[in-house]
Amino acid sequence: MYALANKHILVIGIGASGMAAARLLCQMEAAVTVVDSADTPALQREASELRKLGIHVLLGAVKVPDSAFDLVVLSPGVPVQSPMVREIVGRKIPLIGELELGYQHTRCLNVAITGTNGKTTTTELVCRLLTNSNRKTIAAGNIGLPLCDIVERTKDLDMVTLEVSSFQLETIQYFRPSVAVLLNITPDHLDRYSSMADYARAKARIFTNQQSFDWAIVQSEALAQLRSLDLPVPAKVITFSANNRRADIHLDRSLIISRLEGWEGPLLDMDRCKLRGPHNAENLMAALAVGRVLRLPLEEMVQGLKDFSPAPHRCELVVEWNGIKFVNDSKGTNLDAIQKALLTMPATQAGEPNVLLVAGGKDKGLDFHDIGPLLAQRVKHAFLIGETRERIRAAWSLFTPCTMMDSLLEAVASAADLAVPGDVVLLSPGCSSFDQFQNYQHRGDVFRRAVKGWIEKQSGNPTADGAKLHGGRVEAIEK
Ligand code: UMA
Repeated sequence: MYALANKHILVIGIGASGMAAARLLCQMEAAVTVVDSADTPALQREASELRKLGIHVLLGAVKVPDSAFDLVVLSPGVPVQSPMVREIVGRKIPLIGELELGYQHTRCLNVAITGTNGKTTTTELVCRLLTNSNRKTIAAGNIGLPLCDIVERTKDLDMVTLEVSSFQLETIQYFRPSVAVLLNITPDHLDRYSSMADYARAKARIFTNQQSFDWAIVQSEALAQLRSLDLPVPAKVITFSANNRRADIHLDRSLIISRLEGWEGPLLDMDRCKLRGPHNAENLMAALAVGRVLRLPLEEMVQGLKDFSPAPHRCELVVEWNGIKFVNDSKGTNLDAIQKALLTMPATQAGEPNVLLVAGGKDKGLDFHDIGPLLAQRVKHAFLIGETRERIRAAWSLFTPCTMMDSLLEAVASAADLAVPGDVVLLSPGCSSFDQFQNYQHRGDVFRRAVKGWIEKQSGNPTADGAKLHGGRVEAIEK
């Protein structure tokens, strides 16, 4: 743990994490400098907030300032291979990430959840279980609230529930979750990692500092991936899987079943839950396992999990209009997420492709070929947007007709024009949003507006946000 008072500390990046780290360091009486490689009006506003706290800020920085620093705190979005970080390593200045800084000053235990997909949902599920059983917790980390922002409040908590990304795990030092969850490892962020093995190594760091009395809750398939790379898991392990019946917690038709000693039998019936699909079954399994090791009563857990609805932008039914469903899965930013979304969409009775898929966005170095057979089965037409549209067309056009579009607005209109009752217009981009949008929420909001605009044009009737038109009548729709 680093003593911070009067130390010279450099923070890199003025996003949510950098701002939170700088504020915390300031409270701890460190002398703080913050740099960012960009220089935009939004950053200038953030910079003036920091300057009011006596923090030195440099925007448009291309190299490390010359001063002697005792410590560097990195934002997760800054790659450790960047020239600035290389220079810091070359100058032998200790370097940690914002998560590690927050962790070192946290005053309660933590549950940490990582994985390519399902992190946010599972973090929310665990939070709900703890809260329902009168345990005080806050969901923080990659979910959007940096850990450094809640350090002060952790003294009043039983546990902090952390969503952690591979980026954050790259720069931990002592970070040790009492309960660590690894949901899955599928291709993502291959613009940052040179191989899947490197990506898996970053994810496996969640277990690095765990002790034999801690808990690791791991999807069986992900555990096999770690074992094949000789990556150790020192804590007590509970496995779960929707596809492997030998897992400690597994799926048998709609039932989530445990074979854990002293907790054998059915735990939860998926048919009684609002969350759908095998991927959500795994999110529920992981949350149940966390509850088990924290000794939460099963009846209380079941009650909390049954009526949990997915958050916005995750296979969210925006509207159903004349038998056409419009679904916003803007949070789906990799191929595995598209696959899961397609498997969750309602099929027609005849089983012909009925999904008009809108996909594409910022390039993360993913290989788009893998889902070809599923596309042929489920996708009637793909409308491709953003930086990746040409690469996706090259990979998909054998399996489904593809049209390249200039904007999300045009893609939604073209998809909707082609849709007939029973079809689904699905935004599941399989890419991050930063080429055309501020973030995935912004992209999802633009999708909703595009849908609303298209419906208004068709019917000549203004519809409220999230409205459902049944036989010409507008009703509210459950989100
Ligand atoms: N920057 C530099 N130099 C660089 C790269 C970036 O100075 O080489 C600057 C940028 O100009 C920008 C700032 O760094 O001003 C952005 O920092 P950041 O990308 O770390 O963004 P934050 O706002 O701090 O958000 C981060 C997470 N973002 C990433 O990991 C990319 C957020 O996760 C997280 O919610 C937030 O911290 C709070 O913990 C988002 C995300 O996309 C949702 N995560 C990825 C994912 O889920 O797949 C990992």
